Amino acid sequence: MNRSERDASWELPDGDAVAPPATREVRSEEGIEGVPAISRRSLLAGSVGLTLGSLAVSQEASAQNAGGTVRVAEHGARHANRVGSLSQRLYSLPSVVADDVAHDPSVVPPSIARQEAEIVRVDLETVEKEARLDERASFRFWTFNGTVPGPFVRVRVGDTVEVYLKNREDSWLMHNVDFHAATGPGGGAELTSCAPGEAKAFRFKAQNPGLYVYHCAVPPVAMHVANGMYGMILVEPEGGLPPVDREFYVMQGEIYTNEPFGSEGLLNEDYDKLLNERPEYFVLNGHVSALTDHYPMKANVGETVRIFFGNGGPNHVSSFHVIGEIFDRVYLNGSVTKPPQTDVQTVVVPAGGSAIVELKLEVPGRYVLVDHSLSRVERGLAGWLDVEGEEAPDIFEPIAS
Ligand SMILES: [Cu+2]
Repeated sequence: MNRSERDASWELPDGDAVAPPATREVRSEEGIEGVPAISRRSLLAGSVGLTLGSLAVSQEASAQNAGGTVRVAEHGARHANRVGSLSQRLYSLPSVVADDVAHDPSVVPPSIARQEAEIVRVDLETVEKEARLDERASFRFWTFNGTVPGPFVRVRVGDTVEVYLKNREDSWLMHNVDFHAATGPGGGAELTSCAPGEAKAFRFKAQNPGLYVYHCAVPPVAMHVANGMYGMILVEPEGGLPPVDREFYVMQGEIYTNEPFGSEGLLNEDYDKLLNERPEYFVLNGHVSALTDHYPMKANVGETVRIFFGNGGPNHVSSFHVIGEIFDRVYLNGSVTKPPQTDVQTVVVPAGGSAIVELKLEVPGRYVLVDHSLSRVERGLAGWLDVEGEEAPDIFEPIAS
């Protein structure tokens, strides 16, 4: 695909256009008048700054600084192919992967006790940042409030939700937000479309209870979503959901990198793989091992836990399953106005959809959250639910041989 075919999707605020990063051809800020802070210097600094081949790179950088078009291009392909080289080892330096977008799944706002509808203000800031993809690689994520998924929003049916969206000054791209919980064109996407440095707001009435996805909807939408711009809002029904002991917030996503799964260094997004729906990575809460090494979920025998599970996609349906457990209750598709299904092993969650699952924990040990399209485990998707407490031999025990 050539540039002109894509330009319409990548309009800058002044009407000028640049090719998306996937084409790996961009213009310097000096080359486009009036474009706010689309710095290619920082892009170069973020990736090539660590290579030993900095001579060639700094020549590229100076060409860019002179105001021309520059190919930041091959920096990804270049380091991906240098298996075992010194530069490869340099890419493993902690500074490459220091920042972390993973959302702690145990951070969920409390349930809503009030009986009256209110106005609820939601502040979202769109933040683009290079952060950990796995222990060896980083990726330039696009986020709401710096985390993937974005913040969990909790309101009550009948509430008026006032969404204030700000796109940070140092962003390269426009962003906005489409709330699936809103009734109105684009779910607010057009009303909140912000160039870097801009801020906009809109309000909607949360008329339908349920668990809903929100996401950025700036074209190419699939790219904004894949890069991390999704989250969820729970619209509680009147009287709220039944109380449980613990709640968790988990979302599945796909990451399309130019380099194969497991590569080292700063990996580049890949537009062709995105269009072909061929992600290299499948993740829970932002990156590989976010819900294993970083934020394993913890609970105790005897407790009932609720998982608000969403699928950011942008493309693949999830077959959500917890190895070793059975969902006692499932609010299919995040719908809370009908009684939940009971005794479910695996729940289908479409891209841009959700489910609420509840499990009573009876046997201690480690339970693993997966998409039962299990090849995705090999591409990074897994989470741990660690349960402590007394053994329950009447339910589960070995037979002595
Ligand atoms: Cu966006």
